[in-house]
Amino acid sequence: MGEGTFRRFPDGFVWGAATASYQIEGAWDEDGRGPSVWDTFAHTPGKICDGSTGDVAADHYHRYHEDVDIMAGIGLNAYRFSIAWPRVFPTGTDEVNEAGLAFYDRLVDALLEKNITPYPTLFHWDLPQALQNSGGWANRDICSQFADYASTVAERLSDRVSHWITHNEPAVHSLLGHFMGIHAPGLTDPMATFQTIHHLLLSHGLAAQAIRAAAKTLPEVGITLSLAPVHPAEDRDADREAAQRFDGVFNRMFLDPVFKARYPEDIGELLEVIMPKPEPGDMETIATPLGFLGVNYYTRHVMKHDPDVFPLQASEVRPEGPEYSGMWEIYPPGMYELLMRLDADYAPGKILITENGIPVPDGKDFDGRVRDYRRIRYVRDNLEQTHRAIEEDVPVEGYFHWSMTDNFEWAFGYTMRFGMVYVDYATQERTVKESGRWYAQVIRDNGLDAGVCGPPFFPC
Ligand code: IFM
Repeated sequence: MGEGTFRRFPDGFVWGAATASYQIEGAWDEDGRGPSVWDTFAHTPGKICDGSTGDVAADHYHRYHEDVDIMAGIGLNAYRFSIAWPRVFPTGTDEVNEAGLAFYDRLVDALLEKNITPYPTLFHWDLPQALQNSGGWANRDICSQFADYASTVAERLSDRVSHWITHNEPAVHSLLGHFMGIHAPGLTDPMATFQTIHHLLLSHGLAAQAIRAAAKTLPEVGITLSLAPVHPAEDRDADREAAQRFDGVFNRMFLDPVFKARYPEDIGELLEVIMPKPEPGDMETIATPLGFLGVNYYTRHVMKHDPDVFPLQASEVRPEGPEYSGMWEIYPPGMYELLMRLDADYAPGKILITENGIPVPDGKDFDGRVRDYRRIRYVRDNLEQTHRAIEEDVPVEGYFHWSMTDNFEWAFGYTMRFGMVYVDYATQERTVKESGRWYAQVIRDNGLDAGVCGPPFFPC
């Protein structure tokens, strides 16, 4: 290890990887699972860029044992996965599907057998289609239905599970799925978008209370938000204000309610007509105390003033110069900036990085190895920035790499590979990538050498 470049993480640091049900499980119509909005969306021609679906995905439903063995081989001490609501309640409410619940029972047992702590997320976008048919997240009834589902799962698993995440990235689900129409359920309805935001947040608070009421051991409940620094394209007022507005809708619209029991005032003034109209008590429920904040960080956003874009008058630009992945600018300093800001503005007592990763067009080399050094560099740089924040007393207690295995990347289908484990979709054979081997070493050392990410000939 290079002298003076080793970054040691605090004792007990959580080293994990994350996945989501629709992206890896497959078995879309097995053992009584009901259809979800993502089944409907992906089966609609033209919605997914390679025409694929999550019908089979990484076949994790059948291969979870093998996947848990791979996790153990890497040395993960935690695994974040999501529970498919339509496996547990095929129509969203009423009858529990025992076979669906039993799958998560078996998964949790398999993880614990290998000393891997389970971190289930209750909603990672695969809403039962039957609930969408009655208005989905735009219908307030869904809040209590989600709390009932949370309670059912907690009753079943809480003797072995104590860390819970209610929602994954409500910003992405509401904005991409209900305003831009590029994710399920494919709506382009501003009113429904803001009702969805409010109901996702309210259901988070209700679910947190329901889990605490049902749990057999003291639960730690959090929410995972997709968060990012937002920068002006140029050093001028118009762009700074555009960045402020985007920050309001993407970051503060979720952080302010959860930590301050209110929606951001500037966004309230700007979007008065479509803003949520909370009922008495809603905001207090949303701000129910959290065990931790889950942070998903991938990139920053650079915004310029754009009068043609309704209603924010802001559009995203791609500055020339920085490096880009298949999807986003690679900007590790944003991790540090974001963590410092969260600590200063919201003071969450505990933060877990619940996702961070990069798509790389990986393939197997002649010797069967997958040399994804670009991923190693990305993770190394982000961990270094995380470490900087920890040194300044930001309470980051864990890191989950996105993703454990390659998987179905929503509207990009299988064209993006985020895993530390390569999946050959024709055979479902798994291969641990170089990043997985490197991460195993990071976990063993509880830290990393900031100067190293691959063999000497590889520029990193
Ligand atoms: O694959 C997604 C995940 O489902 C949510 N966070 C971002 C990832 C990469 O786009």
